[in-house]
Amino acid sequence: MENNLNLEQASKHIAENLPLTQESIDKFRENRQQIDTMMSRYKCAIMEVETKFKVLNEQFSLQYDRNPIESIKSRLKSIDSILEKVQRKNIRLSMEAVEANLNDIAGVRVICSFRNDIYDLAKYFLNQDDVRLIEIKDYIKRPKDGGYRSLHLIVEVPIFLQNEKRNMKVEVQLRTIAMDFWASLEHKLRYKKEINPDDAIELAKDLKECADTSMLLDLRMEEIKNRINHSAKKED
Ligand code: 0O2
Repeated sequence: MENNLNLEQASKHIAENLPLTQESIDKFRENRQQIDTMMSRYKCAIMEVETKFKVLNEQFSLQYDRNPIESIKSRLKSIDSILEKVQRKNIRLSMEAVEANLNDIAGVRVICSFRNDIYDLAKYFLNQDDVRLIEIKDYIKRPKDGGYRSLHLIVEVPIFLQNEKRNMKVEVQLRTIAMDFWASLEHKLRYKKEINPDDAIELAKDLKECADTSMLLDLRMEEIKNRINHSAKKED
């Protein structure tokens, strides 16, 4: 996904809608060069993490004759989303505070075939000695009330620049195809603001039902895969 660096528009939008002071936004904007540098570093961190998962996928495919990763989607948080979160979380608007307090400026989403693949990949990824785990949120074992499921890892990985090494935070979300299908649709619907409150209750209920159905689908597909493996072993 593309980084939205339309800072002018974003600042205007934020200033009109949120009580950040104009002074703090102007100061932030003056640091345009620093913002570009910061975003470019997060972009490098995304590349590092993507490569790690691609390498694991390659190794798995040699070992087990199948790819555990269906796809990888990465995104840099847009400047307006950063400013919105800074405002919502009451974070000081400085480069240092933003880097220290926002964990998801760089995001990598790894879409897997099966639930077990998620935990295997997470284990091998976290075992690497240059990956430091900061936080783990297991929304698969404990789904959110609305039905959202995914494994979230907040990690720090080093990037090597011309004259320095920097540790950068990345949010990794690991999900199955079914979890991703549900989350992507739910995300789209959630951002449709014109939904009336009565419909919203009904829709939330239906979405929760769909989340439960998608969980059952994941379990059944995993069970079928295990049966196929078991049966193939008997043939050997
Ligand atoms: P986007 O556009 O995907 O980046 P944090 O604010 O990150 O410190 P938070 O918000 O509790 O703490 O983090 P959490 O719950 O781990 O969620 C972060 C991200 O997970 C979200 O990022 C979504 O990508 C995803 N997510 C979490 N809950 C839901 C949900 O109920 N539905 C869907 N579709 N996605 C969810 P952003 O910044 O909201 O959005």
